Amino acid sequence: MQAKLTDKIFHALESFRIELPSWGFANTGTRFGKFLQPAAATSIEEKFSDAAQVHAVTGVCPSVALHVLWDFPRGLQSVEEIARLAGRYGIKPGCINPNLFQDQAYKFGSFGNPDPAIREQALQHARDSIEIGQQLRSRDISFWFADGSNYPGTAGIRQRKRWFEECLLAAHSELALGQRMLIEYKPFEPAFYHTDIADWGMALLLARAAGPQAKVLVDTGHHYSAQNIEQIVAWLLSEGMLGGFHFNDRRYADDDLTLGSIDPYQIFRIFHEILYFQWEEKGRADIAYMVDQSHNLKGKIEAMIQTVTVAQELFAKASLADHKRLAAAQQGCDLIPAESILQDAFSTDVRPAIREWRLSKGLPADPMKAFLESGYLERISQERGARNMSSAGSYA
Ligand code: PSV
Ligand code: MN
Repeated sequence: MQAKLTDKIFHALESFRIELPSWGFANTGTRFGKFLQPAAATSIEEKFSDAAQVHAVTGVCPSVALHVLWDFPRGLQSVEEIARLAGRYGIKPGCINPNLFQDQAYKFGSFGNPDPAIREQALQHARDSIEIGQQLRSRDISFWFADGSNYPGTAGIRQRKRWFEECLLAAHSELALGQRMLIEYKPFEPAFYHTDIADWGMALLLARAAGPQAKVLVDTGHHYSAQNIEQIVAWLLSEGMLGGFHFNDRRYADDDLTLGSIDPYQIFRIFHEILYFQWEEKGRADIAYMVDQSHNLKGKIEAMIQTVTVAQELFAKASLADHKRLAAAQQGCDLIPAESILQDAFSTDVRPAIREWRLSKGLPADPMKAFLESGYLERISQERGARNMSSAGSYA
């Protein structure tokens, strides 16, 4: 590979960090059941320990996203314990995810619930989550709402929008300087008729209504099939409203498959839009890259390592597009040269350069191999096996 291309890849990798989800290490499943894994994390400490393994072999996952209900069983009182674990395992607490969907009170919604007492309960949880973020010095709070309805006519769609605006505005007023609120959208599931924040446009309007520290979070699995996600990304960038990503791949809906397993070109195109924007703006877009996957069949740590290395590969490939030539080709409507710039970058084998970059950082050239040879998996399977296989497993 030409030295110039290797330089580009090295430069891209320097800035690329991706956050792991604590929930991706625990036993999870589908609504039809769970297949328990002996190595799954059974406590928050084990989640930190597993995330630290992924970081040790990849060097690019210094933080872990936390879900308040699952990882802070005693709410704010759990903060000290999390801070201790973060120090012990050298992994920073990342994005804080309030849980506004599991409590029985939320059967008919949280911020969109017709009952003001339940909206207040949800808002209080949001306030507590924001305070958790402040105490842990974690910047982003990420809101995903299951709110919606299953049957036409059963929910006041406009009224619920107003309640969302009110609650998000109230939550935004609790943010400290520099803290951000990310608003995630999803077209359906668990609601099957209408979802209150169903797409990026709704999330964008609500973020604008909430205040200047609110941005949109794009979960790649939360789109209808065939939707042009990179166009959404480009629009959010141009509006200064792209806050972050939840990365996963999908074939049908929110399938939570490892990144790039189905459509790597899609993820490449997303990264391309970001890097093209940064080239034009001569600066970095402030985007939180996060994984949101929970694996039912693949080993959890291995699936995370696979996702992270594929993310690096696709980001590195995207960095190879010649932006100057692309801009000129687009301006001249030179279709085939323009398209080829993307295709050539995508088909370049960046793996040798990434291996070199890893070695230059003192990291293993092959993270998966290093992990599998470390003995960690055998050890935790033994230690946790009985605990995992005797229980029904738990999401938390
Ligand atoms: C919902 O499908 C979601 O994408 C949200 O980000 C949740 O926090 C996450 O999955 C965990 O279930
Ligand atoms: Mn998500």
